[in-house]
Amino acid sequence: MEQIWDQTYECMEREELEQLQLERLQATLNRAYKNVACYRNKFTGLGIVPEDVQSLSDLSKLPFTSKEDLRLNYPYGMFAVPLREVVRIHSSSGTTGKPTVVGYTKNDLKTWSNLVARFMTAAGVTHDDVVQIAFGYGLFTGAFGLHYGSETIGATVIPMSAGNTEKQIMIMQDYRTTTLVCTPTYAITLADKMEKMGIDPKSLTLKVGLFGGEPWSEAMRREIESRLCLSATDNYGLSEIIGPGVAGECPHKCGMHIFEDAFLPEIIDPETCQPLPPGSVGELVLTTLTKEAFPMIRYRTRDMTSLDYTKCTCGRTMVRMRKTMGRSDDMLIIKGVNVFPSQIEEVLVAVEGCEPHYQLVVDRVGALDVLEVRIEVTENIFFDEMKRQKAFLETVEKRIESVLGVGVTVRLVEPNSIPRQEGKASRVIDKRRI
Ligand code: DLL
Repeated sequence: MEQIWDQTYECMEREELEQLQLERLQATLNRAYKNVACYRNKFTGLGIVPEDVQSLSDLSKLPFTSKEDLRLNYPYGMFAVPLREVVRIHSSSGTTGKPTVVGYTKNDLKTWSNLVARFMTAAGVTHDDVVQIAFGYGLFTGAFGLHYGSETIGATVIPMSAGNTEKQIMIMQDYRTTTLVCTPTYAITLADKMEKMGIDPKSLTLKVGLFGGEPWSEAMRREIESRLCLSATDNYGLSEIIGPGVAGECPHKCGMHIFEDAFLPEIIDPETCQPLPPGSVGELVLTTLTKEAFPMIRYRTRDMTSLDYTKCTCGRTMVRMRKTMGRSDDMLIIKGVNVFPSQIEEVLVAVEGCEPHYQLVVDRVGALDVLEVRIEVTENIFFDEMKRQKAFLETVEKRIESVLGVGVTVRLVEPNSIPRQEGKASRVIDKRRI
């Protein structure tokens, strides 16, 4: 029999689940309406009050919430409790402008730890495991989320944080780590390093990998599994909703179970914003059902996926989301950092002589993401002298780097060589095999 952390909720019959969701939704709407001006104003604008929601299908009457709303209400405007009740702050991994600030009450932390314990258990982690956390500890929700989840299970936590790859491997050997927690990209970096150090992964005690925070493919899963000799599982989440703990895979690896007693998922058409029927591919929209400090109503995740309501052999009744298939906006995740092409554009247009014709080429060299920014040569930025050209490119690189927080290479290309498009520009070429 497979381990299930919370039989009552994870295996609830749909009818009972929907009743619970409706009750929790109504409570959330009331709290948000009463305590968060942004929600109250949006509801008023549409001429609705929380009491208008009498069934789950009424959800579609409610306004959406977007990252822009969070920015406009920076830092604490979306909090539904006074700051004195908030015991933890986190923030999204975007590094520029106003980041997204999220808060947790004591109860929220308990809820979060339990949700993480659920997907860790589903992946096969037990209290006998030694969990090495190689996410960066800090404002990013990854490390703390998995840390508290592991402790809730009763596993032994090694809070390694990110980086220092050789030391990660040494600790893995000496402390007999059984469970690895990091981004899928970093798992490959670890495998590369081990190979260089001549360490046979079979000599380690790794059993399970919990990878998330960025998209990755089945091919990458196979590579990680064979190179690290563990079972590689996927888990999904986002700071605005709670962090990791929104969804995770069971041993059957046929989609990530969304914990529907805590989050209400919808799939919408990102263009028309209309809900799509079950099974369709569209943008995932999530409503939190239990959060106190930071309730989110119909939050547009921008992640494209589909939902599978058929029964899973693991016994969990919770719906499964497919691995994400890109985003409905143009956000890129480079080395774990959220990057928007518009941020680069802002830097470029501020550079004298630069025209807004640019292209971003993302690739993966070894396990590292690399970003090349191509700009067209114009009369103003054509320099006969190589030295001057080099200095110019370096200045632009530094400016972009200081805004994004990740390094880039800027390359000059022939005038008019970047395709002009009508309508939406597609400025990104993503060559990564994900
Ligand atoms: O990345 C939370 C997290 C940490 C999840 C650790 C899992 C493990 P943010 O920094 O707010 O939060 O970034 C959220 O990352 O909207 C997705 O686009 C992407 N993402 C997260 N997990 C996955 C995944 C954390 N398993 C954004 N597959 C989300 C694909 C993912 N994309």
